Amino acid sequence: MGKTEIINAACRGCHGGCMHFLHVEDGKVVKVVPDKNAPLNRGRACVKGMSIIEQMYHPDRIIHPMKRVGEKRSGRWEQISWDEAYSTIAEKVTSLQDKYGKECIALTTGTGRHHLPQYWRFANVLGTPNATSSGALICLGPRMNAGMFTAGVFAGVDYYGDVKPAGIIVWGANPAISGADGELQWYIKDAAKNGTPLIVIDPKPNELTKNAAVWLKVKPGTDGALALGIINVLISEGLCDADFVDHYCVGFEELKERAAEYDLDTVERITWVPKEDILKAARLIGTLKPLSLEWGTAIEQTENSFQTCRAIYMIPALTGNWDVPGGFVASKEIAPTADPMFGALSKEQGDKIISAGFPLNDGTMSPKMFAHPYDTFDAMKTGKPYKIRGLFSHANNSLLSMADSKHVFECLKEIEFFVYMDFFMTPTAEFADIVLPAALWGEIDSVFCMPEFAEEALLTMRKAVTVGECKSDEEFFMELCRRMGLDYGASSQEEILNGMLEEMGRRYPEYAGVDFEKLKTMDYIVPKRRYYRYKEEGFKTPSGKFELYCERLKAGGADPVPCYNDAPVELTEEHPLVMTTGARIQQYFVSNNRQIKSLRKQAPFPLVTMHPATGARYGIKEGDWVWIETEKGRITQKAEFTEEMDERVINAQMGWWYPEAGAPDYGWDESNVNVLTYGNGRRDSFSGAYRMRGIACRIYPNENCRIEERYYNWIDE
Ligand SMILES: Nc1nc2c(c(=O)[nH]1)N[C@H]1C(S)=C(S)[C@@H](COP(=O)(O)OP(=O)(O)OC[C@H]3O[C@@H](n4cnc5c(=O)[nH]c(N)nc54)[C@H](O)[C@@H]3O)O[C@H]1N2
Ligand SMILES: Nc1nc2c(c(=O)[nH]1)N[C@H]1C(S)=C(S)[C@@H](COP(=O)(O)OP(=O)(O)OC[C@H]3O[C@@H](n4cnc5c(=O)[nH]c(N)nc54)[C@H](O)[C@@H]3O)O[C@H]1N2
Ligand code: SF4
Ligand SMILES: [Mo]
Repeated sequence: MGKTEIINAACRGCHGGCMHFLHVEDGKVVKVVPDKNAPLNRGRACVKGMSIIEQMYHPDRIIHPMKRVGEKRSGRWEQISWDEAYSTIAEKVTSLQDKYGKECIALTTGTGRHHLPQYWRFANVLGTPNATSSGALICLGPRMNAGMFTAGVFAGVDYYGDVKPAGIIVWGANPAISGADGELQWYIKDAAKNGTPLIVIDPKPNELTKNAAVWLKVKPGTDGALALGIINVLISEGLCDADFVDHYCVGFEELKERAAEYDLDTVERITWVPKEDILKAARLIGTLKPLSLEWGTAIEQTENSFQTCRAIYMIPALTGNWDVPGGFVASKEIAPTADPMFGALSKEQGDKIISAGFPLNDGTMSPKMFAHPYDTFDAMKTGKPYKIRGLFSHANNSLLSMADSKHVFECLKEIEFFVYMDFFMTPTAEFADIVLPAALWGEIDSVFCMPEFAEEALLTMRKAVTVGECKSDEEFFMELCRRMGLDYGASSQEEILNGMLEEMGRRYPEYAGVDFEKLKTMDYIVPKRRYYRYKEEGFKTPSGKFELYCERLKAGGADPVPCYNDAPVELTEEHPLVMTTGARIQQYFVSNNRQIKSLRKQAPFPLVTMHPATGARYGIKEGDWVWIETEKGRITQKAEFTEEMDERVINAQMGWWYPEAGAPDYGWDESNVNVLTYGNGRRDSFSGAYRMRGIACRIYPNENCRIEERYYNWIDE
């Protein structure tokens, strides 16, 4: 046995940020030990991070480039060299672009992975505006935009300073599992354990609702009305911070007038939350100081997405908790990310983005980021507004994570040339022409920094080992561009990382003079936090203030004051229940990890959660397999009962497929909740967001379900 080398690396088993020591012997990782001093985890780790060895050396991992040798979805693949992969792709993409225009190539990705900035750079350099994602428009974007339009910045919970939050609103988020879009799961758990009062707004019980001072079981999809109702109480009971409102806000009168439409009776009728509870929550919010906010993706996945986020974002500020120690603090203004080279895309090409009519997304009102996922896929099939002919997929099991999976299936059938990069084969991969092996964390050198983190730490992602011929997505983008004769703006990954660090050095003294070589020796840097920045610098908005009323929104055709468009789920005799989807699972990251045995053992089944009375009404016992049906189709999940849910609401888990079922289907349509969702139904007219929470459905027993006999025999082997 050789000598053991120990390498400290940032984990990306979720959005990431824990650091762990990887023990390497003879070129293989043999042990993983969480770093006790790392700023975001302090020695802690979850089961996903700890399964990295199992993931790296899993027998089903893709470790070589492959080309398909049979029909689409024939499951017949042949190993090829990277050289052949590059030349085939370069040739095919160039010929499609020459014939049909550069925009005929689309890109798709999943949630925020390490390669995201370079994913955009790749799209921009290729000359296509059509980079999309399963999370586009419904994950973080609406909250980011709410922050930008209101205060010119995103904000998060200040867990890290000497003063700790005295109360935390947890709205449409379950950070104790998800870690979600800002922080990891550790600090909220500490806060709950220490008895910090939590005001939780969630239709489903979880670890945080158990410890809540108040828990509002909101009807899915109606959070916007609840937020306005709470603002109304705060204003009418004099619970707003007069100094902050008078000196640092614009539009208080307009907000007051709008909120007045949301009296307690109206809000109770819309949201199903008893008015005494709304009152109690609002009074706590108005008196606990400092108070902060954890908010999640649940509030974004509706047609009221953007305005709901804006209303909720205002609550900690109105009550005097903006950028105070222990409060809702402004995060990094700009993350030190690789330059996405938006400038490489001409205006003419940019204007072709498939996101028609959504000003928040088509470049009219904010930087062009993502094309509309449903419409971009639709263009593969319908050719409207023009045909998408080629697709790059980097970290995206579209068939599982995009709304309306059957639609995605039909669109993927049409694509002429499809390059798919992942750790494992998936049902989406089976449509590809070329499949490429992606590097996991621990196999990549990079810099980690979440733009939205309240803690401004910068961490090192480090390459400890190489597995097979796996490469990072970033390396692929750079090399393919080189072979296509395109200017990628840098000739090595290290040059890009050093550029990021140089930019950080200009902004923070702590980073000055640090290049990637040096960062590797330091593992992480945590700059000193500054509070009350707005008092010296004002807000980075046109008025220089916190904009309760936003003139820019008005100019763009949106309501300048938060509003709620009450389009309730239409419950009918046929579809009498409200389904929400997606609540995160500790063992899985979206649709990932279903093939990792240690994790699957802990959470073997897709679960649909409901009140026992709901089950009884439809002939269902706990543990039964249940059909869940909407106008789109039906799927099956296993019943889990809790007395704590409203009898009219169920929650179905997302991301479920069965790797053990084998190619080409992998059971993609059996338990996949997106078979039931809509991508082109009601949409947020400003941002294009669509509804994944709050959908009318019905349930009934699946008496002849054989999934357990068919698929589960490998788990106890
Ligand atoms: N372990 C793990 N961590 C993850 C992920 C994962 O899959 N697994 N996914 C990552 C990704 S991509 C994201 S975006 C984040 C998401 O993480 P979060 O933002 O925390 O989102 P969810 O867990 O999907 O939903 C949060 C809560 O919203 C509740 N909810 C459902 N419908 C509604 C509603 O209409 N209103 C309100 N107020 N609440 C509702 C759910 O019951 C759930 O408890 O997590 C990230 N982290
Ligand atoms: N019904 C419903 N649908 C949802 C949601 C919901 O709450 N409800 N949530 C939505 C949200 S918030 C999001 S962000 C999306 C997430 O959707 P996605 O992030 O697309 O999630 P996955 O489908 O799991 O795609 C991840 C795939 O990428 C691979 N992968 C992981 N890391 C890398 C990498 O670094 N490189 C490469 N090449 N591959 C990698 C994994 O193995 C996996 O197969 O789903 C959305 N879909
Ligand atoms: S919470 Fe888990 S998956 Fe996420 S960074 Fe930490 S150990 Fe890794
Ligand atoms: Mo997400």
